[in-house]
Amino acid sequence: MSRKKASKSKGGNASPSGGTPAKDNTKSGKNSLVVGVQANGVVHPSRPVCNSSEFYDIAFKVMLVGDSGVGKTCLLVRFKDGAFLAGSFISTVGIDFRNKVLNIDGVKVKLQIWDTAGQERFRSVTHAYYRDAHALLLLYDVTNKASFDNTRAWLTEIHEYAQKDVVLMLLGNKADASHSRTVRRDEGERLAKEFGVPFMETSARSGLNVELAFTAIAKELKYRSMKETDEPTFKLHEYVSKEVQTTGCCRP
Ligand SMILES: Nc1nc2c(ncn2[C@@H]2O[C@H](COP(=O)(O)OP(=O)(O)O)[C@@H](O)[C@H]2O)c(=O)[nH]1
Ligand SMILES: [Mg+2]
Repeated sequence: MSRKKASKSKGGNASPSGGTPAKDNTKSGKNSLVVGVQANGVVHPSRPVCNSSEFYDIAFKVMLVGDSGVGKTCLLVRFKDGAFLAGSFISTVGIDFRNKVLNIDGVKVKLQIWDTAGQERFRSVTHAYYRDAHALLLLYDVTNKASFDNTRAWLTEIHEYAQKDVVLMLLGNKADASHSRTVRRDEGERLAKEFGVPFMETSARSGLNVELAFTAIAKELKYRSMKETDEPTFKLHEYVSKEVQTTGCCRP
């Protein structure tokens, strides 16, 4: 399989091809995503030129969705940079993305992770991006019951606009905030079961299950696109239940 260049941070390919190596348009030094985003009417902050030499085999587009304030941007920053940004200065304007390359069983899987603002006024922009997302992480905030209740509306949207075979996972974020929790874990589990999607609680603050959430979808996407007859079957639900950590447990 041919190897492609991936951006280490922002930038990269506008259209990961979902299983086949993505078209390499980083060599031009220009970021075609900027053009795509502007075409959809969102004013985007300027991006650095891509000059990374990191390689990848396959690339996928992942989207973070959910109400504003549930921790989408913090989850992405935790996963990408291993840090937690407290406070409100990180609020997302329109749609933004980061790339991260994961080594999954010897295959370099690039996740191009899109971070959307949950505000109603950006919904119409989000719809366009649902369509070519390979995976969606739907977040709610365990300290905000309304954000949990709204996941039903998000799921309806997803079923309407996303690809039929999109990899979907429900995440109850801010699991560290036990003192202000208003949504129990079993409530999240029940909703996820009802919709047939894998579920875990996460914390961008402590890092709980953050790596796992992204690794699990990368494994599923890689398995789907590179299925070899001699490869053991990968079952996303089973992998998540085996690997998930619960609050108060051992690993951050
Ligand atoms: N305690 C706690 N606070 C978090 C967590 N993730 C995000 N926050 C806080 O929640 C607020 C909203 O986070 P942000 O990532 O901007 O949410 P977004 O609108 O969904 O992107 C910020 O003040 C964050 O510091 C978390 O895991 N635990
Ligand atoms: Mg945000």
